[in-house]
Amino acid sequence: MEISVKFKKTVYAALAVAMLPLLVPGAAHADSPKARVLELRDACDKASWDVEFPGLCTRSTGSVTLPEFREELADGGDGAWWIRQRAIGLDQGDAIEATNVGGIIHTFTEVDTFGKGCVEEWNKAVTETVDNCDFGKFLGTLVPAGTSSAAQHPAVGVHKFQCLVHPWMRTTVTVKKS
Ligand SMILES: [Cu+2]
Repeated sequence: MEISVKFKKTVYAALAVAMLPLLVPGAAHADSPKARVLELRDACDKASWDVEFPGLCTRSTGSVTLPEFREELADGGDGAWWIRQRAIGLDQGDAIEATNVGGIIHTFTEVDTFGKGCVEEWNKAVTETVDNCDFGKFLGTLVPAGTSSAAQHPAVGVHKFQCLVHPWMRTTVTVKKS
């Protein structure tokens, strides 16, 4: 009997500790670093993309056909290809990662200045002359559809990230001193 009471007390105590953060939001993590997830999005229509680039659109996440996508290059690139957080503010120590919720491969690449990426035809969408295509960086920052980049902790300051496949996919991350 005594063992059973002790056991119950232990279980209740463990539950209380486990639930504390739920009962008092933020109490357990008041000043601890946050992890922020940036979403890389697109709306590729697999059937039409497969005609020219078999397998590139690994899953349909929208209805933008390849011809429709091409038409938007003259207008700065298709708006359905974007980073959902166009700008984000972080505190020192916070982590960010990029997750590809689209159907096509993207990169999440830090650059000094926004500019061109590594796909010549898609570069028509941007006007900058700066060329950010660095093949090592490209390979090192690829985020295939359905995957996430490794978490990183940007230093205090302003950081620019863009996709080196679709160079109009951009975000600015501002980290302030905590
Ligand atoms: Cu992209």
